[in-house]
Amino acid sequence: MADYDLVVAGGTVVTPADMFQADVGVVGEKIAAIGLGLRGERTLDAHGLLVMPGGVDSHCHIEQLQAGGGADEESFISGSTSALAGGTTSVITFSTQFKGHDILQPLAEYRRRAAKAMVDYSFHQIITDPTDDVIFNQVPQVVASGVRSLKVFLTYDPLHLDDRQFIRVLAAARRAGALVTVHCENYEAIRWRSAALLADRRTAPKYHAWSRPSMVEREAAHRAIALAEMVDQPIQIFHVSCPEVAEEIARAKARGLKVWGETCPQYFVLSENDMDRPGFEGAKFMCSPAPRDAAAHEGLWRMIRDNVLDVVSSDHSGWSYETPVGKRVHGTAAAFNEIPNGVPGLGSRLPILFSEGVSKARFNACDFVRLTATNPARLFGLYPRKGTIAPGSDADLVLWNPDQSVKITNRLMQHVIDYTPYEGLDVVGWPTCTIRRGEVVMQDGIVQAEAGSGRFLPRAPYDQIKPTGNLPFGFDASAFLV
Ligand code: DUC
Ligand code: ZN
Ligand code: ZN
Repeated sequence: MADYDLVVAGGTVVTPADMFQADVGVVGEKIAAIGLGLRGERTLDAHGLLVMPGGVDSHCHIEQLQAGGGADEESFISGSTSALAGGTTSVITFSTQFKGHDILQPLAEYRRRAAKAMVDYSFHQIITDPTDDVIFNQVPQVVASGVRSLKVFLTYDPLHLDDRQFIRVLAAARRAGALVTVHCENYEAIRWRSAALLADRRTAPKYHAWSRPSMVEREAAHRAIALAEMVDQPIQIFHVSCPEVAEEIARAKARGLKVWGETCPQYFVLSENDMDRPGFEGAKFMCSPAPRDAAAHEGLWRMIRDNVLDVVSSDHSGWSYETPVGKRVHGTAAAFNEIPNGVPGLGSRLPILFSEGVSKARFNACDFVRLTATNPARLFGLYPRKGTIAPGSDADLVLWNPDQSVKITNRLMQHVIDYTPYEGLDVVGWPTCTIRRGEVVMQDGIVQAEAGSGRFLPRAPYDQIKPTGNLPFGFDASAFLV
């Protein structure tokens, strides 16, 4: 008689703390046991493979609605396919507010669209227009519905918030018990530099990097941290591109603040030189903040090793290269500030980080799990349901061949976007099987999952994001609805 529905047998189980030989027994959708000699109705042979928690990608843009109508090319079905092919089983994507609109109706629309997903999912609610009604009435409702993180932009027309608006969002999050995630770049500095570049007819994609050098990001991160400290509200700084920004986070952590840092594979393997490729090709590598240089890559690895950066997400934001709706929506002669920002990365996040991190001995497989699954789950209130291998956790697993050499191609990514910025990159280590809540949903690159089999993940209050209680003069200004 079998004790388990499924046993993953003979692999090396990797948790954020340990690596050991064991079988994993699954009953229904949950991990039921970790041990030796487990017997299942079905057995998957994992000898020679790592058995890791399914990836949690806490920052990706899927089917995001556009201000002018329509949505991102990457749908919840194609995005799920790419995620599962790459070993990711849960995502946190975005619900956008457009200025002049509320946040309840768009969230309902995203919930409707995401019902087709094959990965489990949650949302960050973007706030672009913090009116009294949004701040005092709607944010509490959104958070109570389980969407326990807000995202703000300190740059980008028409998304950016000024300091007063940002402070109001921080205070609303403190009252409601939500985390605030922040896109840190200085709006006016970028506008000023962009105007000068355009006046000098420097319009090619490479000038995207020139328009937003690292101090533009560092200044905004410093300001975001100071304002979050004033409100006593935990924040996560998204897509840290360089060590100068991570240093701001290190100083905040050293002062005991709840400030966390996220980075993405593009900031380790792409550089400003990629945006200088011939013709319009550089557009493929444009994202914000901009990829930097080799010294920044090395600095970021150091910040990962020193636990200053906590999360590696994809910031998947796909714009096809050849189609008229993607990167060339304004033509191939468009100036850098008219080209949509973002690079696809849902399917490549784990293979690139494993290869560059574990295979190149920058850190070990436990660190890899911590950065790509455990920390995102912990910091966004999904742990221990997601992000680890333990009895009672969801049976989200990825079986990983640490020795398999693969050359990345767009076909392998299985997303709808017609290119990957990592075309031709050699990686060592590749996912061979993905299991989502006990169901094998990818085997040897073939994704088989029913549309709509992903689940919404409501996020209850959790300890990590409780304020510290340290307030300037002991005065809690956020208690007042101003
Ligand atoms: N930057 C973002 O902030 N979001 C999506 C794409 C990008 O490059
Ligand atoms: Zn951003
Ligand atoms: Zn983003």
